[in-house]
Amino acid sequence: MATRRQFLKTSALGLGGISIGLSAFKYVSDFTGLQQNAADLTVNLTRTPTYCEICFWKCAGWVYKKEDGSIWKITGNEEDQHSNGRFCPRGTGGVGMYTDKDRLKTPLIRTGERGKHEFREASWEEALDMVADNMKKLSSQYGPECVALLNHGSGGKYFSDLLKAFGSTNIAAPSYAQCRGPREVAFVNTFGELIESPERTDIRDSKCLVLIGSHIGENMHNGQVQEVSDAIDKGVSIITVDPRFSVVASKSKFWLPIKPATDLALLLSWIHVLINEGWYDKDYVEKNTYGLDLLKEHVKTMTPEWAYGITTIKPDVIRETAKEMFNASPAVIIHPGRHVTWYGDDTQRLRAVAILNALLGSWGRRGGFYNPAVASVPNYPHPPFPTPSRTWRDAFPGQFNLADETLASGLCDATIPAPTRSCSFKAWLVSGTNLINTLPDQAKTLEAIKSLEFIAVIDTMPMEITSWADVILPECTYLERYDTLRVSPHRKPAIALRMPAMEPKDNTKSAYWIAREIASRLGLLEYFPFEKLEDYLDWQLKQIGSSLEEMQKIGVKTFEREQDDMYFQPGEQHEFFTPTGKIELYSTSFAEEGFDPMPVYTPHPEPPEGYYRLNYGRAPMHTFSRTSNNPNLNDLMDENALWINPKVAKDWGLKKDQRIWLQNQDGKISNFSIKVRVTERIRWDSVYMVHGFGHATKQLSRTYGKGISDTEMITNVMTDPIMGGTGMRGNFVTFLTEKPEEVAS
Ligand SMILES: Nc1nc2c(c(=O)[nH]1)N[C@H]1C(S)=C(S)[C@@H](COP(=O)(O)OP(=O)(O)OC[C@H]3O[C@@H](n4cnc5c(=O)[nH]c(N)nc54)[C@H](O)[C@@H]3O)O[C@H]1N2
Ligand SMILES: Nc1nc2c(c(=O)[nH]1)N[C@H]1C(S)=C(S)[C@@H](COP(=O)(O)OP(=O)(O)OC[C@H]3O[C@@H](n4cnc5c(=O)[nH]c(N)nc54)[C@H](O)[C@@H]3O)O[C@H]1N2
Ligand code: SF4
Ligand SMILES: [Mo]
Repeated sequence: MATRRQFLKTSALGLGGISIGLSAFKYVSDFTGLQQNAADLTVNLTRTPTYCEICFWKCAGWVYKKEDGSIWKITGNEEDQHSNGRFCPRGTGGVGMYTDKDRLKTPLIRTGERGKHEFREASWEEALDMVADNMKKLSSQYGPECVALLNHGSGGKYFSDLLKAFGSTNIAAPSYAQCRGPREVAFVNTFGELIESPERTDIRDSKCLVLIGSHIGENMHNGQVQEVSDAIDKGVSIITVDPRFSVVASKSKFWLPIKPATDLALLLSWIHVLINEGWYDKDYVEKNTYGLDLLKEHVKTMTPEWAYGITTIKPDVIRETAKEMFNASPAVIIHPGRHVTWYGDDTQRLRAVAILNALLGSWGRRGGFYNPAVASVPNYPHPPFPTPSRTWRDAFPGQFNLADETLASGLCDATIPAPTRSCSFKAWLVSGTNLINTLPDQAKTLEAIKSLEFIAVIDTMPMEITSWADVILPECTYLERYDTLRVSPHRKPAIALRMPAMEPKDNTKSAYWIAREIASRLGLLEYFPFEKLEDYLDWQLKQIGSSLEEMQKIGVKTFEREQDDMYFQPGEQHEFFTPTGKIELYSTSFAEEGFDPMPVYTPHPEPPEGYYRLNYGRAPMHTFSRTSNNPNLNDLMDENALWINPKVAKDWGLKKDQRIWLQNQDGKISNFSIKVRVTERIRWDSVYMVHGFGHATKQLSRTYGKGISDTEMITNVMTDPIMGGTGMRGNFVTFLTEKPEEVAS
């Protein structure tokens, strides 16, 4: 098939960049090779705008089709600030989501036991009736609040509206308590504002970039990788703190191979050095911050010598890197990271990151953190949503008050019946999240699912989560549907359109259609006044002086900022949205809630003898568990490997490519085996694997049984007391060289 051949040609270019390992940053220029191919084609191409759903950077681009109606390629929209006209390897391979033969094709109703993936085909009519009937029945018994929605991705908006109209606000995405929640709480309680997505980091103009385990390059958020690449060309000095020699560590002036779980000690000693050496922005700190004296006293004893004993980073390196940051200030970024739920004290670690940025004056400054702008697009008025009488918070009295979003793991916990609760959740709608591989502690996720009276899953693929559904509603892919306008913050306000490039395959439907059909059965159509999403989009666009017709032609529309406020004015004394109106070095809200108002380092458990800390992360050509079966991306990487230090491999007699099984500290044995990769790039006390493999769903023909799922091994969860984030890095594994007895599937 031409599309696939073309893809392989281009992906080979991309793979060239990746396989020489440390040049993932080159991928952007490698992929521009695509442009020349266009001239070679003698056919007429048509193009439709989209924004990518392969990850949540949401790059806007074009889907090019040939005369025969097949997709030729997907590439970036030049006008788009997220992609700058280029897609990453995953986005380019996104067409595999459309072509994948394993896709869900029609609604399915469970016939066997939950978890066994035994279903019969059903009509939409029957499947939707089943969802609505169950919602009505359970609501009359327990109240509408007993229904929860777990979602990730574009469809979430419609199902959220449906649930709110129904009377429940129990709606959560794993991108909070399993991902960026701690950093948002830390930054809100320091600067009064969120980091947001895309991050407001002004990397392109930065002179010093400090990455604390944020492995940009493997973490392939397109525009961010491009900015790092540009900054490298302009001579940015990068300080990477990572127990693993990541791709970006290879581009760094300093690589600090820190002992895992000790970052907070390093951060506190940096704060100590900056304050005691006077290496901070005195004018900015004096005008804008609250609590410098308290902080100075707090870190008095946290010297580099103190941190050395904890982190294994030498005192002179700590001082030298602190000086490096100060020399670049305010054009310096101590990057907040994104997947930051590591050790349960993550909000405090991120508070230390925020404090360092405050001392260096980088918030609101060029090359530090800019002030993002968002396009204002009105929503069509609908009747107010009813006020629920209960929310998920009732299950956690007095806990997690500083969490500003719902916890997906909290909804899961509160589904398991407990004598202390009058009602646990009885029904879940799950859309676009493979919870079994996403939430840590699989046994608990399964216990929750088993105690549900009803679970409906909206997905595009047969996945671990769909195996547990009572009814599966197959959504068409992002290439086959309209979705809400992308209105993400960036340097300039902008909107982007997604429209169908192809007709929905088989008997699949868009999430908007599905949500509206359920709403119709529940008598809630007044919340979905537009039969077709495109009519709603046209209405919205006309309110802001555009139209669907215009957006179909241009895909992305960028507006000018209303004010010159991307950075603070020189010498500005800024008003911050915090209780003191200042940047809070000392957090008054934390103090009020009974938490340490300034971060305190406490040691974490270490691996027992013969065990190694399980470390995990991203590969440039995959997104979580959603792409491992994608035919194009599976071609680039079809399983994960276990990185093991040569010293450890020698001790265990392990050889390159040997297959081993893992057992964790709680006796959990991996379902499948994994290939050994012997490499100096990982410390001797840890092992590393890419997240998203080890699928246990047989219907995923390419990826079933390939590699190990890190989630399976994460049975110890270290919950952040401040906001409920699920720390996942406190798990230790040992090696089994023989195939263990058959383990549960
Ligand atoms: N062990 C472990 N757990 C983690 C992480 C980790 O690194 N390790 N990372 C954490 C982080 S940072 C995050 S953000 C979360 C991500 O968590 P998830 O978003 O749950 O990640 P995926 O595994 O990609 O699951 C996505 C699901 O959505 C489906 N899907 C894809 N496109 C569509 C669509 O258009 N419509 C619908 N309806 N479904 C679609 C896929 O088939 C898949 O079942 O995971 C968190 N959990
Ligand atoms: N290709 C690709 N890119 C993605 C995604 C994807 O699925 N695929 N997902 C996106 C999403 S939603 C997210 S949240 C981000 C996540 O990406 P990031 O926030 O950048 O990464 P993390 O997963 O938090 O961190 C992984 C790194 O932390 C290091 N690490 C482990 N333990 C420690 C420690 O104790 N201290 C320190 N200093 N470092 C440690 C690991 O060695 C690894 O290099 O990636 C985004 N980008
Ligand atoms: S970074 Fe890549 S996968 Fe993510 S939205 Fe952009 S092109 Fe798609
Ligand atoms: Mo994430």
